[in-house]
Amino acid sequence: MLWIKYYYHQRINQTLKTIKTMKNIFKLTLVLLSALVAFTSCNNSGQTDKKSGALAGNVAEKVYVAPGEHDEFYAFISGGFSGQLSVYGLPSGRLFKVIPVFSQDAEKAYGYNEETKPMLNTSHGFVPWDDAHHPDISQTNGVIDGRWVFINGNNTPRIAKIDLTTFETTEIIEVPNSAGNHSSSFVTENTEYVVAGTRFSVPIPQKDMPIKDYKGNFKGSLSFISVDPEHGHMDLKFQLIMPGFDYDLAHPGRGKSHGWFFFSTYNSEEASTLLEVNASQNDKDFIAAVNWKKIEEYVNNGGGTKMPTNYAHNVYDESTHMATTTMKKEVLVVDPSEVPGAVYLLPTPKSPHGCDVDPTGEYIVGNGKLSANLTVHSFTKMLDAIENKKFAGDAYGIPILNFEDVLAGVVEQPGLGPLHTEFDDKGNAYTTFFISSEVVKWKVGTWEVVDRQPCYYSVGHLMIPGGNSQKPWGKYVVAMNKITKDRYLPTGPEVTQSAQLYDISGDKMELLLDFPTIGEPHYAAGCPADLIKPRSKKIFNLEDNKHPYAVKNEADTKVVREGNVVHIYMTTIRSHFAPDNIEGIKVGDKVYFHVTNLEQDYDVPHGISIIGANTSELLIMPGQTETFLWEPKQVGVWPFYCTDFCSALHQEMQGYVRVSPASSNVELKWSLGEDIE
Ligand code: RUQ
Ligand code: CUA
Repeated sequence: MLWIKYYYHQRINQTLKTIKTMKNIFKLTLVLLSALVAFTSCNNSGQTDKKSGALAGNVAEKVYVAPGEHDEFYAFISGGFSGQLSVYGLPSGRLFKVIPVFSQDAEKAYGYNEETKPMLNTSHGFVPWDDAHHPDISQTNGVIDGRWVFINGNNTPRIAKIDLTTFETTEIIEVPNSAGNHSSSFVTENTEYVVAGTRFSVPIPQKDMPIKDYKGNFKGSLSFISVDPEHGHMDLKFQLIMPGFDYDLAHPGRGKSHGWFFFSTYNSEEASTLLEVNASQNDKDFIAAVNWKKIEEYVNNGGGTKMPTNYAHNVYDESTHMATTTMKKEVLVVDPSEVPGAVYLLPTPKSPHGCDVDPTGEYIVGNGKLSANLTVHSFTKMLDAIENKKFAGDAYGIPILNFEDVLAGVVEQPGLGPLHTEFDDKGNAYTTFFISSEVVKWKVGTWEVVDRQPCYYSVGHLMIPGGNSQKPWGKYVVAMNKITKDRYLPTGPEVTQSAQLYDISGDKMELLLDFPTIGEPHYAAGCPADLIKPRSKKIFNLEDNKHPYAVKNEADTKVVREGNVVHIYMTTIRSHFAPDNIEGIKVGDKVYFHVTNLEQDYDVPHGISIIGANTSELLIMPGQTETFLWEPKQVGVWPFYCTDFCSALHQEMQGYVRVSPASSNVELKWSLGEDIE
């Protein structure tokens, strides 16, 4: 009996053990499965990639730029919801400057000082924020020339131009009849135009109407903004009024397709609600091919209709160091049906996002977000189909071509959720996949996938210097990621977004570097540093300063009262302000500090601010004049000081303003180096 008892005891133990083991196996399977799921969704812990934490020594060398050495490339990375544009060096990933564009920036006084406030004027008033997505550098003959970089403001539609001699925003043009200015700001091969397409279709002109009447009544506008070849001055030349789709992204034709522009569309269903379902009904949306040369000719011969509208054009003048706003009242609109042969629709599966053109101009890639395959259209086949009038129908009078007639090839099942494609100089294309979180390299022409590398995590755009041109510099690709999770030290719930640098000079891509970005990096533009560096300005010539409140020597500094408005004509030089003692200011005055930096040496800015100023400091470059407004609220003697550590005697760079009661009759006086009596 005892024996039997023992036997059963053993059996039970065994069974329990087996169950335990099975449980463990089950647990392990679960763990493995969830790890796999987590990995494929790529939002998991960076710890899965410990290998890349131990990069080989030669990888570190590839991104190491020794102290005092310069990077080989500039990269201009959009700031997304920061509204700004940041300037990085490649391969180091070092951040050099955040250029304020659509958002106020207290660091540089942009949008706070009197000179740059007009840059943010719109038909909706002063709008000190935007969502900046797609920078593009100017081109000559299809090659990047490094003169200007353009970037779009999505939310309150605007296009900005940044001068790459000063790295300052010098022009912003509002885009009327547009909403969610997303298929922007891409330039044609000679920067003839910077192009801006609407994401959201709207009533054109805007009016009060029921949203349910969207279909057929809302329209999308594609704007062609001409760029003066000498000065870069922008002018809204014409707007093409298109069917009420969403125009997502765009790229110019080049080489053989010069004169054309391609726009991806989604929501060809023309839904106005629950787009995640309703705009995914059609198996194919379109890439719109626009022959802008033809429309330009039509417009130059008096074609198009002038439509009353209202939009701001803000220009910063480098000689006056001031921006001015002009409200424009008219725009030239063109209905595509007026210009036969100018616009065609290329069926493209399925809700395409990116619309990318290879360096030869032959291939147009539609990155169908919801499509299993990547569709590539042929420009030559498109022309043939047009020539032979092989149309599959039309949308609001715009001919639709047959999918098969324009198809160049298909990259079969390269990944999940394709967003954007760039090209190198060796006939390869690189596509980002948001869902499967990777960059996939494939061969243009054979459509075979040749390499893939994971991104950490959920990559959006990618950038090869010169990628949007006939001449890419295919040494590096930068992937810009939406999610970083634990790639960096944690910073509370909000963590940085990130860029990753890959070496693409060999057959296989190699991850070299992670670096954090400002705001959300969407697109970027890059080029060899040599195209920009030699032309970078060092100072502003004081003699050429035409600011109405500039003073060019200390003898001319003064304080002028006009009612309750006081203008201080001030100068700064190492290491004092002139004047530095001011009396006779009263509570309730509006005091304008117009400060000219007399320095004529490279890298000697001065700053200034005063207690209670509710704008920002000024940061004034050599030879420049800037102005801030101070409205003293309290009686007292209030100090101001230089905010930029400019010399060994920087801490001595200070002054006082005496503020008396509103009713006082303290005389207006100013001085430097003497006691006021
Ligand atoms: S869009 S990924 Cu403007 Cu693709 Cu950001
Ligand atoms: Cu000037 Cu510090």
